[in-house]
Formats: sequence, structure tokens, C-alpha cells
Amino acid sequence: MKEAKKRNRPVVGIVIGSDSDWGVMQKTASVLKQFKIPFDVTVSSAHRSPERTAEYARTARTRGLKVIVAAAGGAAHLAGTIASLTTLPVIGVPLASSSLKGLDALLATVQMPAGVPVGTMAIGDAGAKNAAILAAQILAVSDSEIENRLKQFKKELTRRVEQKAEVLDKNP
Ligand code: RP5
Repeated sequence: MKEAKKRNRPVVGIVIGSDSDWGVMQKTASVLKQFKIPFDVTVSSAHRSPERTAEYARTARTRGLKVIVAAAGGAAHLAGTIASLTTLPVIGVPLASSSLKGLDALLATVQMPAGVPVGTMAIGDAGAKNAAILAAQILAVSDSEIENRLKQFKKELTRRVEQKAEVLDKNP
């Protein structure tokens, strides 16, 4: 495979339970772009399209994915179902799309039985962003370019805090 083509091949797969989840999960996509990590996105539901979800999970590794980010709201079984069918690391993002405001999705995603782990993020926006950062950190174990971008990112986080502290120091 040509180098350029290889570089653009998606290594992170984002799966959302419904297109209504995309508003939040765009944040995962934009952080992955920031780290120059190729990804793809699809909709699949553990409950409404179980066969499609199983097919996605079973073929993920051979399609070249290295990490899967699965996001759903309500009785969120998407990440757990995918994790049961692949050896790839699965990051779950619980979403606040039901009247329980994501607590249902958090518990459904995080409370996996021993043997089938899902790395569960915070509910909503923070979780969506952290899913991308964690995916970058997993990939950075064997990719020094991504590792360097992560180092820069952390420096920038610290710089912003110092900047805010300085503003408050001057005008308490
Ligand atoms: C979940 O149900 C989805 O992940 C979404 O968060 C929620 C509502 O889906 P829609 O009714 O908007 O399609 O499965």
C-alpha cells in the first residue's frame, strides 16, 4: 500500500447509537482531527440494528481500526456489545439523551462484567473530547508523532491555566 494512502486509513472508529448523538460526538471528531488521527464515523444501534453492530465489531480489526469509540444514550449497550465481539480497545461515551440525563447511559456503559472491559468516559462533552485524547494516548504507545502532539497539547493546557491565574492575580 502507498505510504500516503496508508497514512489516511482510519485507525479510530466512532460509532454512535443514533444520528441525534452527533451534536456531542462531533467533539470527538474535531479532537482527533487536531491530533491528525484518521477516523471514520457510522451509526449503529445495539438494540435497533444488532446485526449491523455485530458486523461492525467483528470486522473492525481487519478494516484497520486500532481503537473504537462507541457513544450512546439511554440503556447504552453499544460500547459493551462491541467490546464483547472484538479484541480492540473500546472507549465508551455515555450521552445525556434521555430523561435521566446520562446517568442511565453511564451505568450501562461502565458496569461491565469482568472479562469485557469498556474504558468509560464522563457523560457528554467532556467524555466526547476525552475519548479522542485517550484514543490518541493508546495510539501514541507506538507512534511518536502522536506522542509529540500529546506533549504539546498538555503544555498548552498548563499554559492556559497559568494565563488565567495571571489574569486573576492582577485583578482579584
Ligand atoms: C440511543 O437512544 C441513542 O444513542 C440516542 O442517544 C438515544 C435516542 O436516539 P433517537 O431516538 O434520537 O434515535 O440508542
